[in-house]
Amino acid sequence: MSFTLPALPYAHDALEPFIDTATMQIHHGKHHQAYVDNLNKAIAGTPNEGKSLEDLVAVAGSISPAVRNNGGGHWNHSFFWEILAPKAGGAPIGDLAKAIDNNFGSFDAFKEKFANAGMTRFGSGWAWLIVKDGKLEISSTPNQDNPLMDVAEVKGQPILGVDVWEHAYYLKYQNRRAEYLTAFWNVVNWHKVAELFAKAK
Ligand code: MN3
Repeated sequence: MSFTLPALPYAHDALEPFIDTATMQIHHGKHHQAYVDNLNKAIAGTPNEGKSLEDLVAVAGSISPAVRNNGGGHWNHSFFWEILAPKAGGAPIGDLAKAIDNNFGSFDAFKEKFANAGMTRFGSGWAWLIVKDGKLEISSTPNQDNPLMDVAEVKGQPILGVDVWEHAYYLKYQNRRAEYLTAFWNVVNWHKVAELFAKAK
């Protein structure tokens, strides 16, 4: 049983103008597809074949770099497409909004801290909002690592994440990562994030 590329839950142009069509086509169709293909190659004929993606990611520190990088890449991107949506953005409501206020002071303070995690991740990686011991935390990971990995500096259940690899924004924003991170708030699917929060608590 090999891994397959999940379909995007919306059209490639659905996140315009915040995330452009060409970026979505290449990011999903080429980059994510490559993580899936290389993961399948790396596990073929090994004891890792047949294991779930979650099980592989959980033991990232003791599997081959190819499985760690491509398994992380597959998990991270599958997650990322789900927490984005067209005609989204705005602010969270309900329990999640309360938890954000309690943990970070305000929604604006949270957004600033989250964007800062993305800005200060040197090179390629991800910024995350996670649930750790029932509380919200912001963290970041290098490369295709994520907070579910045993090797993560800060471990927890991701409920929001942003890809800060240049391939996620370079066609439209070139070197302007900060602009991309500002635009990102317009396409966050807070309904999905709230659903993940309720499950993770
Ligand atoms: Mn990416």
